[in-house]
Amino acid sequence: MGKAIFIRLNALSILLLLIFSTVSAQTDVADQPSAVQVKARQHFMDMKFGLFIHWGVYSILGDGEWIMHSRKIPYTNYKRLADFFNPQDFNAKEWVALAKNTGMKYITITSRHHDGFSMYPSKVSAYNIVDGTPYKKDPLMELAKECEREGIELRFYYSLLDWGRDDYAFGSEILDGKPVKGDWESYIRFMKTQLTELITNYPSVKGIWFDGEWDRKTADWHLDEIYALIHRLNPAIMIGNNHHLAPKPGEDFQLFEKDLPGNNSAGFSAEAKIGKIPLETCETMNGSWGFNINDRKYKSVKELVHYLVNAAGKDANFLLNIGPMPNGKIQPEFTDTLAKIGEWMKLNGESIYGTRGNVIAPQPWGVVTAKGNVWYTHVMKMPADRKVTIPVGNKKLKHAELLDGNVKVSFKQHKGTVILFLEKAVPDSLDNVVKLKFSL
Ligand code: FHN
Repeated sequence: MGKAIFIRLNALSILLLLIFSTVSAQTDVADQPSAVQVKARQHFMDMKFGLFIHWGVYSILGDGEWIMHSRKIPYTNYKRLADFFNPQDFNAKEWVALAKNTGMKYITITSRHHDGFSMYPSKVSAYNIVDGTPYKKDPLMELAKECEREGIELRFYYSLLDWGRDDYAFGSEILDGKPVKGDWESYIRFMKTQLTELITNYPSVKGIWFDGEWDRKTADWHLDEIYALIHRLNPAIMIGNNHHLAPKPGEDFQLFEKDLPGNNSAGFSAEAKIGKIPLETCETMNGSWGFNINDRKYKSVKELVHYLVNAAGKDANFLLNIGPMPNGKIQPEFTDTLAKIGEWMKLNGESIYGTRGNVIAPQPWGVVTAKGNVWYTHVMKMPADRKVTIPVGNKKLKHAELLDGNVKVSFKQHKGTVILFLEKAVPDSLDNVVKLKFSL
């Protein structure tokens, strides 16, 4: 074998080895989470219900967070919004109390959305709430402190997509994994610095929620480096990415937008094959993420409770969104509905928190959540004859009762099913929860 060929073959085998070791290292990260990650993921699944907050300078225009893009506002003009973003009525105590009273266990808030405005003092972007607005204060720090005091987890949404930065060069063609215009390496470096700021300056943060990867499907986002950086800074931080695909190595939870896992009603989830990590679905209270003054398509308490219950039935957390107003207040239509959901959670939280789903397939009457040998049968659509048939296999039912009021429910067990007789249930209740205790 000639010397040149030998050197080429050797170089090729080193390259193959490098590729192989990277792939297997990534697989390891995905398949073998550390003990810290396992604990964080279990805790996340136990929490079940969180508050999503989309807030930024766009709230001033009252037409959602995409307004710069949809109204084709030039970036230089849009940036002026920061000059009058002054949310004097923002009160972290009120926001955290709202989440807590609704029965939510965590908050995920936009630290930076697609418009590139940072909701915290970033050393690498003066276009931020402290350095670029008359407000000059850091709401994320106030939230972090209040969340810690109240035992609510804090997580940050972070947009990968940026409409304004020159190095991102929005709209540029992608060739060989990079935009032809702009400076991709500089943009990746910028994001790494911001993420480092977010994780080190707010040490209680427990999750990073990425969004916008879909803007550049063929770009090399350096996610392996970004994810490794986050987990190196804090191994307990959970990483999720709203890329609408199957989970990628290094991700700790899978996100679904406006859809229950397995559905594709909103059109985002066609390629979102369900993975083996915890699941979360997010939804709006009307039709908008950011504050929209003209959106009156409010979902009812019943719709939202059913969303939460159906998500739990499919083993997914529910992240329910609000878009606060530019003064920092939350509109009464939202707070009223959330208060009613909170009342329902006070009575029925036992059937949601700490449960696991996918116990049986969804049934025409509703879904089941479970904690070990206790099942919670959520009857959201009462059959006319008030009889509910549940496939239970060879499990032996010992006792059944309505969770609301501990009223005993009579039942019959027959050929792998249990039939519940629900004469005492309230047929038009949001959800008749029947607690079933099986023998061990
Ligand atoms: O473009 C964003 C949108 O503004 C919002 O943040 C939602 C939340 O899931 N995600 C993106 C659309 O997929």
